[in-house]
Amino acid sequence: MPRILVLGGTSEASRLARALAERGDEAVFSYAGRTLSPVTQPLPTRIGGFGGADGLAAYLRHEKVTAVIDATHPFAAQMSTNAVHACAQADIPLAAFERAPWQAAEGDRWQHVPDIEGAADALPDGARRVFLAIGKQNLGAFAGKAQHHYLVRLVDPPKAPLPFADVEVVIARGPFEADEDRALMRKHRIDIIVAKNSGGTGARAKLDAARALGLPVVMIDRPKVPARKTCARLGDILHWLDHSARLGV
Ligand code: 3Y8
Ligand code: NAP
Repeated sequence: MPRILVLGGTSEASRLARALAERGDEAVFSYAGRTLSPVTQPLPTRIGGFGGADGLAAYLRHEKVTAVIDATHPFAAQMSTNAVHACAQADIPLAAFERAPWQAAEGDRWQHVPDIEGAADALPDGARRVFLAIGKQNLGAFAGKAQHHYLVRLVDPPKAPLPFADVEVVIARGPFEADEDRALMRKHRIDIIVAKNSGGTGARAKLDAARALGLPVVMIDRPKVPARKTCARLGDILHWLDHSARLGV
């Protein structure tokens, strides 16, 4: 009987958890513990780090895990890197369940930047009203650009003051809707949006709203992660699980 570890925290991970629960697979769902009350999953769930790649390898051996599915967010590069190293160490099959990056389409005004710092550098010198829809962990990169007004969207109320003099916070957990994001951006008179190229559907509402409003988007490209087997469709990841993972490939 396979014992599957799902590294979660995304819509894909939740869809996979439902599929595994319906099939009766023996699986554990894992959150980092970044949010106060994560969505409940239909699988036994653990919350918190493993203690680096070595800690994850020890967990895999101790829990007799037979396959790992990394369904974390494309920007969770440290977790994904640790998973590649830990599974190699413990000789356990690993596959990533990851959605494709967004591609700009007709009417999009995107400027691609390589990373968070590049996004801060890309903001114009003149004061703007900036929608920072990138969560909480990377806001510090924008602290030096104090001439702007920031609209920041977070999952939970910030524990400490944000590094901005002129900021407004919206507390909301996605997935978001385009018409609501359009209303939000109009209400706050947003000039420019900063987004991570997360892909998927849960975070793309702001891009559809930006296109409708003719607003520019600073699009942060994904960080690099080591090569690993990757599937973008639920059917493919289940097929991998039922065939390759069983054979240990
Ligand atoms: C803790 C679990 C599900 C998963 C839902 C998806 C969609 C809604 C959209 C915006 C962008 C952002 C952020 C976002 C979205 C989904 C998905 C997604 C973006 C939860 C969740 C956890 C997290 C962690 C959180 C980060 C933050 C990023 C907010 C749960 C709700 C900006 C990414 O406060 C913090 O420290 C938040 C940290 C990592 C990025 C950051 O750097 O701050 N996600 N998000 C997971 C864990 O502990 O392991 O609370 O239920 C999950 C979801 N967030 O099951 O339906 O699939 O992407 N999450 C981004 O894409 O830019 C919001 O505002 O427009
Ligand atoms: P990260 O920077 O890649 O990981 C930092 C550390 O957090 C990891 O080394 C690991 O700690 C722990 N960790 C991360 N994901 C974990 C998981 N699913 N289960 C157990 N431990 C985990 O990760 P992150 O960007 O902070 O993302 C954290 C979580 O939020 C992930 O589940 C991710 O899917 C979700 N998320 C992130 C984003 C984003 O924009 N980054 C967006 C949506 C959802 P140890 O080294 O101690 O093992």
